[in-house]
Amino acid sequence: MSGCRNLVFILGDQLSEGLSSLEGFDAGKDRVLMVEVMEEATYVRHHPKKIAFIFSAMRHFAKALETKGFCVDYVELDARGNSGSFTDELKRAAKRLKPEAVRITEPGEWRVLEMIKGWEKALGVPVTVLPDSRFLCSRDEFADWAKGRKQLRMEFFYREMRRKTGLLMRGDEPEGGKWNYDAENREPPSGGLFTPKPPRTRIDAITKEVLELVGKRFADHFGSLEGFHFAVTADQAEKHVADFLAHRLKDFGRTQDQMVAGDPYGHHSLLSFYINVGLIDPIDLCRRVERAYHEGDVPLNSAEGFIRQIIGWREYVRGVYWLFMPDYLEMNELEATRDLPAFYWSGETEMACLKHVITDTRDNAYAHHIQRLMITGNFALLIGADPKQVHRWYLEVYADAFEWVELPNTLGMSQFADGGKLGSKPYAAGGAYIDRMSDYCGDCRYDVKKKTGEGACPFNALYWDFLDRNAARLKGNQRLATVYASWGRMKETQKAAYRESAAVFLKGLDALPRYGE
Ligand code: FAD
Ligand code: DLZ
Ligand code: SF4
Repeated sequence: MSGCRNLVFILGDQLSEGLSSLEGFDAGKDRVLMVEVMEEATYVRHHPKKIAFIFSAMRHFAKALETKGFCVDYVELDARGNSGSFTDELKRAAKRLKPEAVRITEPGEWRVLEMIKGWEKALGVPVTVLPDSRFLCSRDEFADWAKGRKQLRMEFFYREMRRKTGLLMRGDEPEGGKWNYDAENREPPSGGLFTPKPPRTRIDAITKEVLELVGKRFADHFGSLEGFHFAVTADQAEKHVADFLAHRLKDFGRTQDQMVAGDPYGHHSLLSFYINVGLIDPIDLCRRVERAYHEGDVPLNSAEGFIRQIIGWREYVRGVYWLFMPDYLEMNELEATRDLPAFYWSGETEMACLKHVITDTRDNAYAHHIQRLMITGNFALLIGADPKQVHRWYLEVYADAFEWVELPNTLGMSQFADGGKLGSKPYAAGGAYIDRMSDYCGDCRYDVKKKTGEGACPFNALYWDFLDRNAARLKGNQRLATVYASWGRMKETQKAAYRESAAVFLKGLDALPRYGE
């Protein structure tokens, strides 16, 4: 029996009908393969909501393709004979379908690209890996941009992307005369802020089945399945886009850095899940944001701030990932080795800020950027946590986490383990910053105003101790000149009190259980 012409292998974060591997698809000759496999669900212990989101979105995508006439071989996790890995499922499919060739769009993760390199030999048929055209900047283009630069900086890359797309440009000049309106985007919370609630997608029969499966098979992973509300189709994701544009974009910029207890979403878009798996086209989204600005519906600081996150940060971190992998994963500039405390997986800590962010994460598989950077990330940085452990935690717990985007954000931006390849300074802060940008300190057992000793906010002493401990590496950093100057002016007795308080706190921390203990 003769087989199919091309077998197009589509991964769980490639759910876009315009995918490069689907170009030229002939329903009479070609087939699509999609597989749910234990290897992907467990290489880190993903949050159950993340697994349910991906499986349900994959099943809906396969169905949508079939409705359009594509022939799809879909292997569910519980299907008889499911071998559990991409490579073995592809081998099984090749036996069934006898393809002349395999086509796949380049994966988001280096780990998977390494797997793919072995497929031609394992299958004995040509395997074509196509560029992922859903990104604005290809891997080669980024490498060209980076070549010869002493330092990579997002801001300069972002300006190139503005010029390339023409987004918020007036000829060669940026709209409003400035490239970046971040200075207007740091308003602290003022209390009683009204945030419109984001939409919730109703659970259909497919999602219900997936939730039962995930509840059964991944009950021991950190995170709650309760209250699942993610969109799982492109049409549903479009409703989330429309809702964001109509109700939250206007105040997105102004409120972007605020953290409010009981309000995990603020005016954030909650679109990263859908963009990252391919249900939303990021550039089309930016064009709609630009239009909302030109129509006078939203201010420039919100429109520019949002567009910068997508064509700036999102594209930039992907470029950094592919430029430096696999070495990037091993970087540990600050030689940090402490285990992450078990409360990262339970939320059981008396530090109210950490408790709020970790319980939000457990419940929603989501926390917004400042929560990730300035609470859980900042604490891990200050205690000197092993960056690989921190990376695994972020990759596990957020539904939008795929290594290409998560790793540079965690290891680079948040932990400074790359020594400044991605960003210019570590994001370290004491209690005063958290108190200014959140309402967490009000119900904390620690006193944010107290610097050292019993009852003092641990972030205060940890902050100075971090700077002191890492002075040899960080003191020469221009962006830290002011804080090191303050440290230099401080009385020795005060410095000793900070060191002592930090040492006592870290000793207590080390006595707490580690994950799995
Ligand atoms: P919004 O605040 O509404 O921002 C709009 C969009 O901009 C996001 O949907 C996202 O696509 C993009 N974006 C914003 N900031 C970044 C950024 N720094 N890098 C890349 N894209 C960005 N983002 C992920 O998509 N996946 C991750 O695994 C991830 N891990 C992170 C880990 C750490 C330690 C930190 C500090 C940040 C991480 N981010 C990650 C970036 C950012 O926190 C999330 O993109 C954002 O919180 C998603 O929520 P949102 O859709 O409501 O974003
Ligand atoms: C994250 C994830 C999970 C949990 N499960 C699957 C799966 O069963 N099948 C699949 O095709 N993709 C899954 N994914 C997404 C992949 O891990 C992702 O496509 C690769 O890491 C490349 O980015
Ligand atoms: Fe966090 Fe310190 Fe504020 Fe408590 S007092 S919430 S530990 S910053």
